Amino acid sequence: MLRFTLKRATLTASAALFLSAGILAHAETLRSADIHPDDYPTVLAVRHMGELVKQRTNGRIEIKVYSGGTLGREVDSIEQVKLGALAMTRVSSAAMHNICEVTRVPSLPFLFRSKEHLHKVLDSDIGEQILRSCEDAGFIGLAWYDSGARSMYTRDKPIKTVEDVRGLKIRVQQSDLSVAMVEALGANATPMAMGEVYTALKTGLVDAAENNFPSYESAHHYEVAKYYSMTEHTMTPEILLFSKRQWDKLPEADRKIIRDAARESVPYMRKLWDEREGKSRAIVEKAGSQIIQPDKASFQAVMKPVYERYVTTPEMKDLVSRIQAVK
Ligand code: GTR
Repeated sequence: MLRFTLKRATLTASAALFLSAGILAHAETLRSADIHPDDYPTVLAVRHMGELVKQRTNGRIEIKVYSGGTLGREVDSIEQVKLGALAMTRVSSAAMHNICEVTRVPSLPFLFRSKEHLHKVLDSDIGEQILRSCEDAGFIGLAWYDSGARSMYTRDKPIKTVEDVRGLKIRVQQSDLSVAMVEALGANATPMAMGEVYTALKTGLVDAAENNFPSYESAHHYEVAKYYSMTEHTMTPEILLFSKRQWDKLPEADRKIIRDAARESVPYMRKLWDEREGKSRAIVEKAGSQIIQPDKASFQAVMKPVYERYVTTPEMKDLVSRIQAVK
């Protein structure tokens, strides 16, 4: 069922003008989903984008962000966007790995040397190519957002080297690549939605999980897994997706406004992200989390099979070598 909210405006002279200019004549609210809470950088960035869109369409198009997972898990919102029942969703690009395989590339372990390297790549034609790769599957990739680096955290004992990971049950994102990374470390992967991780850690269903500081903090995982080991094994970015079904119905002028506003929300998001990483780290440290600097080289050393198994097509191979060549 289409749950696309249309508020028909009265047919005034200005609406008639819009019609003749080939743009939408009615007011419209685009719904966007996010599993993160209201104050999280991804949510604030899409709200900011919405303000730009509203200004530039003189209030004709608004974006309403449904935060905190009120529209379901990431897999659910992706499905809704594909069907055209939901206009937008902000998800981790890991949630797209099994849908459009090229999105696996920026999640490959230890691919990026630094945040600057990641930004250069995502802001280049390489980033564009990966964003566009989901179009055939029904998704318009509007923008990449930051998500820092993901590190492992445990309930019972700190991880110092790859040896400490062997045999642990580790929650991973719902992606074959994420499973493979954990298996390469000699651990057992348990894929599950983010909303289930707190309880899984608390009850001991899993021994460990992995995420960036803001998610570790905002989802309260630090309360149940206090050893945060800076493995920084992947820098999976966030992706902002628009429903191709809804996109195809939009006039070109409105598409441009939406695309430009999404791009312009990126520097805003990056600033919020940097601030939030620091704040979240301070919160978890104050609450008693131990931050461990592990032997990262021991993790990197076992990741070769992941590249062999998941960088399968000539396009993906080419992307990896172009990314590695970016200075
Ligand atoms: C977070 C990401 C979420 C979600 C989560 C997870 O870093 O922002 O979209 O994918 O990780 O681990 O499931």
